[in-house]
Amino acid sequence: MVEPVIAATWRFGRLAVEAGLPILERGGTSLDAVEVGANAVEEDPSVLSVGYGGLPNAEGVVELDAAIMDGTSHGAGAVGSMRGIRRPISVARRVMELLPHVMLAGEGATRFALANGFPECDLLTDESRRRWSAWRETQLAARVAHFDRAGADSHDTVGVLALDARGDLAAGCTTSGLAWKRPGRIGDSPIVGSGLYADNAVGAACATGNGDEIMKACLSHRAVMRMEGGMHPQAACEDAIAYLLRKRPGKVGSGAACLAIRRDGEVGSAATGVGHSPDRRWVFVTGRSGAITELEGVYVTG
Ligand code: SD4
Repeated sequence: MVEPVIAATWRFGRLAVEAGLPILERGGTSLDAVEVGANAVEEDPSVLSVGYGGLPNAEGVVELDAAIMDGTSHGAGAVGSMRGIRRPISVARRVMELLPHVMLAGEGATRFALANGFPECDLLTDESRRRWSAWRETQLAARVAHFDRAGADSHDTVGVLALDARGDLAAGCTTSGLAWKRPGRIGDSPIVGSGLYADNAVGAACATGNGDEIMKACLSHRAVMRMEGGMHPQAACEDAIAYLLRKRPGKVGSGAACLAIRRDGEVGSAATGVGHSPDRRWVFVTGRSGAITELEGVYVTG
């Protein structure tokens, strides 16, 4: 038996940890802890970058990306640019369990969700509609600026990693992506190896930040492979961020961050130094032995 651990990105990751930790402590699976933890953030309208209440695309329509990966089977499921469904990570899990495919996108994803009993819903809230109208009026954000939005608690992807008492790992990622993005744009979050990766023999990792850059470095896969090579998860995350900065010098703009758990429960994290203003720190939340802790990660500058 292993001591279960759950970790999630950003301050609002606490919602995921609070929902997922009791599942692990009751002897539940890491997959359930990741899904239920991510659902808690997806359902919270005050989180303006995930699920219901997430900020919409440039045309005012919410499009969600999500994925889940099961370390035991090395299976994965994902949805990209999906409209009208509140719990995209649960749809991703159904894709993994029911289909021979990994990812469904757009209308096909929504149709699959509806056919599997997920209710259709308007994902816009008064607040997200108001923010979109304000953005559209000014059109100041010609360049998308997810990380730069005001409000320390209201942005970014929730990545959730869990290790259960059996020693099984799972990873999940769910987001509304970049605010005011081009319709149809899919980020790193639902892409295996980029937004998330889980290998039961090694560990699991997830990423958040500028997905169009994270994807080019397969950030989560890199961190897990570094752990496979013997690195501590902290060193592995720092290595993955340094690799991205090396391959895309001057390009990460709004920044990127990586979180990892090793199969023995050790946790690590790192973020780019750029894109992080003093009120915009890279934080993540861990839960183990009944204790929930918010931590600030290490910044890598190059
Ligand atoms: C994306 N990686 O869609 C996500 C957004 C995010 O901090 O995590 N922002 O590119």
